[in-house]
Amino acid sequence: MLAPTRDDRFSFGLWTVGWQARDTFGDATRDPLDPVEAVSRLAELGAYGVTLHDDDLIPFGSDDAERARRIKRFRDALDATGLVVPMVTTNLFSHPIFKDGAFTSNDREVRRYALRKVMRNLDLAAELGATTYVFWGGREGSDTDAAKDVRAALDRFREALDLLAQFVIDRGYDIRFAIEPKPNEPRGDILLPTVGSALAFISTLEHHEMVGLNPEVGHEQMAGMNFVHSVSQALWHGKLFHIDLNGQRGAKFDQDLVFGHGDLLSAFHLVDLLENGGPGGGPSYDGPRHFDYKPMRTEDAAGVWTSAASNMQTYLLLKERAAAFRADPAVQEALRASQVGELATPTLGDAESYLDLLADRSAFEDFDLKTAAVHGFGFAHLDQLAVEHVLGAR
Ligand code: GLT
Ligand code: MN
Ligand code: MN
Repeated sequence: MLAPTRDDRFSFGLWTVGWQARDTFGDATRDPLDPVEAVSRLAELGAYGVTLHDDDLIPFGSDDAERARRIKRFRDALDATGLVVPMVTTNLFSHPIFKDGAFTSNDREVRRYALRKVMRNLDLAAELGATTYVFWGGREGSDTDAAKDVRAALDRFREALDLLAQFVIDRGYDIRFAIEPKPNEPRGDILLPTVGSALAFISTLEHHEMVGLNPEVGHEQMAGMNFVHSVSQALWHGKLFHIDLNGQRGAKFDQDLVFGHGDLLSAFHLVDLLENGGPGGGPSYDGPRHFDYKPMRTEDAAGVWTSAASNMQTYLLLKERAAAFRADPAVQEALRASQVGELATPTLGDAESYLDLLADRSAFEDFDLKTAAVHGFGFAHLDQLAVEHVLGAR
């Protein structure tokens, strides 16, 4: 067993280990978990951070005294364990008022209430030392195209994020925003369904430099996307502010499995990307490795902590496998044979222009089409080497 340490920067949402396993078809199978117990158990297991929605810590509707009492207990637990709160978010989806969304509800009063709820919680996030604030728009969407003006909804979404960014700037908080895309569930269709759509939206924001992404493994995979590609593009834009790690088996309901317990090869390549920069090498991601999973409904309290530990264990095993993959001379030779590194070389030379390219007969008129057409890249061999490393066979 590999023992996780604080340096691994593993974090968990209070709502993950605290999930009581109530689903669409069945009641809770587990008792509520005291956030203070969550903090001490996560610290014991080797996590460095815990994250939360406002309502995970302070039940909706609590009065000020109750709110202060719960925050104090939580703060004391953090101080006692040394656990940090790297990220905070808002519950804008559970209460019935949010049934048609929060920032994009057709009901203007609900939108104003949602903004107040977020501003209040941003103050708490700053107090707890969080530097990332996540926006998952679970209810921002529709179940019928007849009932939502999507262009107006995007205007309202932008209005909300512009206002909240200004609030953070004016208060001098060291907080950045991270949008979490998801294609559907609980709404039939959710706004900003994928990393790509969120990236395009961010570019329209007034304070776009302080807004990035919190991509989740399962959410991209629900949309049939390649998560490694999505994260690579987020990195390429400088927008990987946070990440939700979990597992998903194909396009179905959001499973929130333990990390690696879905598409294991994709998880391997993801860890290789985060830790080693993937095939390109170089610096990649140094933020929290945040697990957003749900312990299976079949598990009792012991199963909850077993599954929490499994997330970290699987990540560390894949990190070890990815390091072995990169260090293997056979892999390095295969990478060379596959010309993987050659892609980093610009297509034109330093001082070369398109006029020079037009004048270069070897690039076109004399190009040996036949040789290039029959030449194999050897990707099958490289792929098998990756599989053998994942299986621990090399
Ligand atoms: C909710 C959702 C997650 C989000 C959380 C943040 S809440 O559990 O399924 O993917 O990350 O709001
Ligand atoms: Mn999910
Ligand atoms: Mn998530």
